[in-house]
Amino acid sequence: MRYEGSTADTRKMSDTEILQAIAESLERGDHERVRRLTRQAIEGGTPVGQILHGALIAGMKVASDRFRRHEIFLPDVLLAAKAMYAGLELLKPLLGQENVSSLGKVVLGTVRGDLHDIGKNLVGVMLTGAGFEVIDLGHDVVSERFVDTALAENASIIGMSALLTTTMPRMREVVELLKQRNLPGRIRTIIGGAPVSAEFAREIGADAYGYDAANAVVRVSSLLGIRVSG
Ligand code: B1M
Repeated sequence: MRYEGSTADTRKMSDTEILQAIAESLERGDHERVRRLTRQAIEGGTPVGQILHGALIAGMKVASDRFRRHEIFLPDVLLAAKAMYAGLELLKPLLGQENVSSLGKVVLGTVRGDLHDIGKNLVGVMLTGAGFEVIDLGHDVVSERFVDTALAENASIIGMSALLTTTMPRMREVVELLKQRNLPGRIRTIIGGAPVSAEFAREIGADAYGYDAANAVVRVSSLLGIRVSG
């Protein structure tokens, strides 16, 4: 069942219908409807995790997959991202509330020279939602800053994202910096992003590779010896 217009919003929708309507609006880049429906879902008591996974991440994944298949174009992806942020803004404070104590500190960022931050932001949101404290350095992060911040904040994990093959080498740079400062073991690394692979992680000596945001949570948890399902 598809929801094409706002008239559908005025009647009572089930949890499943509202999640589907958010995902479809996100795919279309309708940020206002995503914001409105996300608010409606929160007020209706739909669990925040379900809205995040079942609507926002699901919708963004469809948009990314369609872009990969050349069915939509870059402006469409950017509109979808804008719509995702409209929903995320409403969820972020609630995700923080659900987990009071931190499971561990993660310094997160997109590596130097790389401005892609949609996936990195999703990773940050999901780690926060899972109970980790995330220090988000943003994008275009100089390698030394990852290490200096992790030391200053006493973080146990550095998470790096790269979307360009030309910026992947910056990840190796950070791993090497940790080695030079005798920090492997004390500060662990996880890497991810579309061109990155488990093989590349092994090659550069990173401790983990996350293939998506949910997997990043599983991998970070396992690096810290925390049991999670998924
Ligand atoms: Co750019 N771009 N882009 N772009 N862009 C790609 C990556 C590209 C594949 C498009 C293409 O040509 N088909 C291509 C890279 C080619 C390559 O290197 N082989 C590319 C290019 C070339 C460029 C420019 C050079 C274009 C130009 O100017 N000529 C330029 C570079 C700018 C720069 O960074 N210096 C550029 C610019 C941009 C925009 C600014 C316009 C915009 C970014 C906006 C933003 O992020 N704020 C943009 C976008 C949107 C894309 C595409 C279309 C979408 C990326 C995205 O957000 N996907 C992308 C094509 C594509 O991937 N299909 C493309 C959705 C996101 C949810 O997925 O980021 O993969 P992703 O994250 C996933 C997983 O990878 C994983 O979890 C996430 C959620 O599941 N993950 C991690 C990510 N980080 C992780 C970290 C972890 C664990 C998991 O642990 C820490």
